[in-house]
Amino acid sequence: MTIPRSHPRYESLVRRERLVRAWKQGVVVLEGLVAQGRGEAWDYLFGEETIAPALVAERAAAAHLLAASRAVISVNGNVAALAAREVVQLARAIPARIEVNLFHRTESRVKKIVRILERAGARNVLGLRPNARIPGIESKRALSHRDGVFGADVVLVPLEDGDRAEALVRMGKVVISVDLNPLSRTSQRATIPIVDELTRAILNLKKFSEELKANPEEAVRVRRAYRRSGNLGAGYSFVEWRLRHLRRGLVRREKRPAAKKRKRATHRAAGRHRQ
Ligand code: PTJ
Repeated sequence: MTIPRSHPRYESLVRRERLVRAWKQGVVVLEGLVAQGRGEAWDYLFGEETIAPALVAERAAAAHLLAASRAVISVNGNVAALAAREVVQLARAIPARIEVNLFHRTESRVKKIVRILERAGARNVLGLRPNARIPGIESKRALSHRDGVFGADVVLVPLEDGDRAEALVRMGKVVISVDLNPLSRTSQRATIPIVDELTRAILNLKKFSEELKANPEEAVRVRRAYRRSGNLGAGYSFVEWRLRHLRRGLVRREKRPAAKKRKRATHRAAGRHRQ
């Protein structure tokens, strides 16, 4: 299906199409499509735009990635399908290593995702021969590389599950998540939760990384100024404001006929008065 560019939800529909295509190729799992649907619902609430608190978190995250000794970006099926090129560009800008790490891990999926990343320009992608386990995780997501997520001091984990985010924080790492759901366990547990759509977030991270690289003093200030709870709280306030705004719109629409009636009555009365 070709989606017309003029469609108000063009970007979102293109992302959905891309994921379905990747699912047919065995890159994305069925659960990945369900996750996308959940993400879309939140994004709809945010107006399908990056909200101000997310921009603040993205800037802080970029500053932390730049300050890392060993920055690593974790890539799963959805991330590869939606933003392979952008992830590779971000990894270059920092610089960071990339590790393919899957919740629903199979060798064939890892290979496919490594190939997608290499085609997007990545070199030395980790993931095929894990040599460490993240403590406290039962699933195959525990499998990791000493040079990758396991040994990193700062990890970017887009579309993560709560268990691993929690385990990585327990290991003392700075965990940067990207998840549109501000209530998810991942957003609750990450050191810097970014509540934004993945492709927008990765592009912003790259932009902020380049900007802060040129201004190290500002990068230090941004790292110090970031407050996790204040930032998440600002996100919740945005949701409250948006719902109130929508409700007011409804009330106004309901009131309009009554107002019209009142206007007509006034008009009639004015007419009578003139007679
Ligand atoms: O490729 P695999 O095997 O590693 O599996 C990947 C999935 C995504 C299936 C797996 O990590 C998973 O089940 O994740 P969850 O627990 O469903 O969490 C995904 C979260 O990402 C949800 O809270 C969604 O709201 C959010 N999400 C979905 N799409 C996007 C998103 N957040 C940002 N941008 C998106 N495009």
